[in-house]
Amino acid sequence: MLTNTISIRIYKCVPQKLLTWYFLLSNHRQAKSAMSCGRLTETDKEQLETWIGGSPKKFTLLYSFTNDGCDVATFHQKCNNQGPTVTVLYNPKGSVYGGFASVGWESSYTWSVDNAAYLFQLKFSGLRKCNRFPAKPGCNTVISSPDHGPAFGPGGCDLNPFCSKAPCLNGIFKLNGNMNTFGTNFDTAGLQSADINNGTMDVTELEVYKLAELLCKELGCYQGPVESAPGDVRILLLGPVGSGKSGFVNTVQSAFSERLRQIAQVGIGENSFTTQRSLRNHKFCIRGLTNNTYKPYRLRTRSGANPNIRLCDIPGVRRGWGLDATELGFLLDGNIPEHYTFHPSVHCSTRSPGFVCKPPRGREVHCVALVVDSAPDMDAETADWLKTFTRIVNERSIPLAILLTKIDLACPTLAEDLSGVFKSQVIETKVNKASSIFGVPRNNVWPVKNYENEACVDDDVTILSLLALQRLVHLAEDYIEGQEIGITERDEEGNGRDHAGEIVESDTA
Ligand SMILES: Nc1nc2c(ncn2[C@@H]2O[C@H](COP(=O)(O)OP(=O)(O)O)[C@@H](O)[C@H]2O)c(=O)[nH]1
Ligand SMILES: [Mg+2]
Repeated sequence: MLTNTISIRIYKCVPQKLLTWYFLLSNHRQAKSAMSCGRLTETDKEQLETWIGGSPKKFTLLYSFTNDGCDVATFHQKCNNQGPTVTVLYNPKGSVYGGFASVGWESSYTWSVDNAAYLFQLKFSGLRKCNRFPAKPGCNTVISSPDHGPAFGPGGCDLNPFCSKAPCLNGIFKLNGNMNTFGTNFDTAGLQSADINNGTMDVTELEVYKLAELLCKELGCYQGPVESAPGDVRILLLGPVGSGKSGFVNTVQSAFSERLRQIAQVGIGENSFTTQRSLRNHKFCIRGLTNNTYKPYRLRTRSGANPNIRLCDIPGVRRGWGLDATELGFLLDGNIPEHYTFHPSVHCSTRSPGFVCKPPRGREVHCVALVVDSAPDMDAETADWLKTFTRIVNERSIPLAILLTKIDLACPTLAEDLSGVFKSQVIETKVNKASSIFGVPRNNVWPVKNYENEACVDDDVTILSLLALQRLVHLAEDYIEGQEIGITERDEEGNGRDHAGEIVESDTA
């Protein structure tokens, strides 16, 4: 399993933020299995998430009175350096309230001007009452101290639950903290502490949750770039036969489904394009020969939602045979209809059945992932040949990324334990090499491991595939936004030029 003990000696191409997610997610898994879920309801979590903003969060219970007792030392042992947290108090009168800190807790004496921090109430006297009390600008809002539990606001404290042990008597913890200066560092809109805690510091429970970004949840509800034309981002998987394109589709779909999925046919190996002989009597659409087909897979989450992401799987390319440069251009521009079946020797043209002369906006490809088997060293001939394809992508300024597949074969220790991926010299060398061969920045080269002989989903495989997918989606977004700006600028200049896909001419519809 990936653990937070992964060395930070990581090659530079991995953005720190993604690593943070990587750690947070792995920590989350450990914590989740070790601890109970806490009392915070899903509705409460959604409310807190909305107040925090940004992408969906995973709540992991780090510390609670009922699990760990009311003890400052235990609080710090469990909650220090955990990043953003939310502290929730439940009192015997049926009130629920607390505070969010975006900075992590520490045992040092640290006062932080955490402008994102806020206090909140979710219930008062048993009735739902949702209020967020934001930080006042420039105020010290989050107070870390080895002598206090989670404390918000200095001095008397806006919310300072406890600074010593409190025993539990008949299910009640009599806290020695206070809310004496409630409203000093947070804007409480005139409310007094008694309007929040019924005038008592008694609680039945106090919980501290860690909040982690959830890649799966975030990507699973992806709606497309805001402010631009709604619709899918289209990511084309381009690469040699057998490099792992279809495997990647299945791996990502498995991550969303939380079980192994095989929506794309894998393992045809040698003949991603079916043999000449089997095609002899067919022209373009060969029923049943699905591996020759252009398939823009729509992903689906476990809950049945469809993120607006299309992973476009195409037949593998082979030197002198199969998809040619013109066909790739058509694919990129959106001229090739979905589920079009390619023919290895009769190439697609503007006269081909279903050819889309004027593709509607959004049908073009927004990002290309060059899928490369990382196991063998790429020979110069193959590299040159693949470069002819990447040139067509570059001519259109479509972002290009590289997925380095089969890292388990490239580096056998990774087959046992994927956690070493970001410190593997072997993988680092492969990343550097792929980056320099294809002129792709190293932070656009992603090592991945596709499901191949596994019997069930694996968190480590999931994380690598989702990190890669996220990068592809971001590149696609940037491209779409750039296009939108270009179109707007052209419109403003009165040129009114159509986008690239619409200038393809054809004499057949
Ligand atoms: N060990 C291992 N095998 C893989 C990986 N990705 C793909 N494969 C295997 O490589 C073969 C070709 O994969 P496939 O996805 O069909 O390649 P495609 O032609 O590019 O679509 C299949 O037998 C896969 O099981 C990987 O990451 N690790
Ligand atoms: Mg395939």
